[in-house]
Amino acid sequence: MSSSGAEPSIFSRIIDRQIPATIVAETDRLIAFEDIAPKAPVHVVITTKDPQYRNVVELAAGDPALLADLVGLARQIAAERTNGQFRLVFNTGEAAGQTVFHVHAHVLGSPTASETLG
Ligand code: DGP
Repeated sequence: MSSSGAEPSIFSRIIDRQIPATIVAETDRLIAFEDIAPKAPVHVVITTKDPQYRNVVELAAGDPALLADLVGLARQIAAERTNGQFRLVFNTGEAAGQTVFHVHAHVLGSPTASETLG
């Protein structure tokens, strides 16, 4: 359930395997999967299994250790899939482009050395 008691987020449905996704990593508290609409050659979403935090500001305040774990998982995924340089994006708020209000990070990068990201 979301914090408002409304319908589970689309990410909770992925976590519960109610809808398919290409899952690339999973821990006891985090899950990472390929974005359905990639904005870069590598575009992975990392989200918390607990849906209580709507954005990174709430997560940082409520569970900073989990935020650190999320960043560590992003580093690991980037090491496996990119040239080692990557963007880690937390859209925060509707006007900033956030569409899913279940905290998540975008890992954006390229597997090749030459490609630059806009
Ligand atoms: P944001 O705009 O920051 O809230 O990012 C939400 C991202 O979630 C967006 O890039 C698209 C992705 N997304 C939305 N629905 C699905 C889905 O059903 N499956 C997958 N794999 N990704 C999704």
